Amino acid sequence: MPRVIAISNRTAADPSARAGGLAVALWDALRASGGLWVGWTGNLVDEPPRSAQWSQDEGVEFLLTDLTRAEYDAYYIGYANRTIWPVFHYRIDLAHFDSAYFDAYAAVNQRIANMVASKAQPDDLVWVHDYHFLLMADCLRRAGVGGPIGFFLHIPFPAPEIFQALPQHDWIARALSAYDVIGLQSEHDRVNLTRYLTEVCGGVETADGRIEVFGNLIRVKAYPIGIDPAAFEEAANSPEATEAATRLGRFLGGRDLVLGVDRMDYTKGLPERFAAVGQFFDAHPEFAGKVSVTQIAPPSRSKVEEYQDLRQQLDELAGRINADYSDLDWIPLRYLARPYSRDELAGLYRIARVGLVTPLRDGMNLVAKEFVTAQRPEDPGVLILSEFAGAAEQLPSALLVNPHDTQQMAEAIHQALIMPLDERQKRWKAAREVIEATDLTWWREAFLDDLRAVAKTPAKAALRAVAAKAG
Ligand code: GDG
Repeated sequence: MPRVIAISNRTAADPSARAGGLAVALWDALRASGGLWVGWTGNLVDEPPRSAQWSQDEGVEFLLTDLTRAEYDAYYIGYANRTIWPVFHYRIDLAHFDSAYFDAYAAVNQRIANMVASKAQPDDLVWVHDYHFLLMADCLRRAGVGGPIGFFLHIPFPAPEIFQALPQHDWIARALSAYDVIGLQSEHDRVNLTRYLTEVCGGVETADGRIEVFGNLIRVKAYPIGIDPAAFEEAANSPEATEAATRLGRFLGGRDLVLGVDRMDYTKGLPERFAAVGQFFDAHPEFAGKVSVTQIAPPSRSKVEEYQDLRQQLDELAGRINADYSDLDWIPLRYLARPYSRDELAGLYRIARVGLVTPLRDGMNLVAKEFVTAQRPEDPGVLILSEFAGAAEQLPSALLVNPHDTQQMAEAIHQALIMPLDERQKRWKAAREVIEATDLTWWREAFLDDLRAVAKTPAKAALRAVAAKAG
């Protein structure tokens, strides 16, 4: 079995990061192949680090680097989170375009590529993760890595017209073409990248479904990421989950729970969701005192100005809605800006009558899958899901809404609350089956199978040999 090298901004070098989800799925693949995981330590330093930090745990090697404060500001906060993140989520209005950010981004990609090259063997499969490392394959090739390199983008790939707003879009596209496999979350994103590579870059789709562009051959494909349903169901039945559900249950006092769980991020559609809650109570006053909405929103990236603005906006909106609708013994909207453990969250999902997952854009959205998985089959709740989340392609049995249409979301809350049991069960079962069939292991193996196939593709090897000769 070829060794897998994973590259991601944060790794699971700290055992506490192996608590669930993606980290565990990657960890298992690395452990099985005696793999190597490369990324950032999470530490900041003043001077450029002289060398990478090597360690080993359960047969998995780690090669990590500190970032300088300047790199962190320009590469991580800057290009990754103030440029790529907003543009790829269709928020050009929030993007900061600064060529110094891009220079730092390219330099960090190259620095980490050089670390990888010092350890890589010709047979290794390199699997790069997410928007921090769009240039990584090109940097690895420059550093002499010749084996198969794959990339999985966890966030959306935008429509070509939006991507072209990035001043460095052409540079990025050429660098992307150095990957052998590019994985996206949804068909929608696959079509976006394919359109860009063919319509804008002059690429051609080959008979076997790959794209030939800039002298390279790439497989561009959707691999919708999943969760581990068995582990999540277990979490939902854990003592910690039961205790959290009991505590919230005391507050609810028999009222129905409508629940949202999102990192506090402007892509998650929280202001629109809060507005929809207000409109729901306006349109359906008979539910006053009978339903409670709880939104869990742990702050994230609070160093970025746009996130501070969002926090203020949500504080004001929640305050206004509660001032307008609360009564002596009832608060319509509880908004908790703090994290809870995975088990606690699972317990809360389990007792929710309605799950509100209404991002304005989302690569996939795992909360949607977790909510469905935690439900009780005999009396399942209803998922209200944004049509602009990647998960909507897989979960058409949810109540799909346009997250900009607050009126429609308000009506969906009403529809969910009055939905008969047999319809709830039918919708839940359909969603649950998809989540089972495309779990995290399926996702990982589907991607790695395609990456393994590259090593055996003569056409690819021939193209690379030609490119190498051309220098
Ligand atoms: C990116 C893409 C894609 C939330 N609050 C707490 C907490 N969470 C957990 C949830 C869920 C995860 O965080 C969030 O995942 P999402 O998929 O919803 O969104 P992003 O963080 O934006 O993730 C996304 C994902 O990558 C995977 O490819 O689906 O589209 O944007 O698991 O449960 N976990 C804990 N405490 C909290 O308070 N422990």
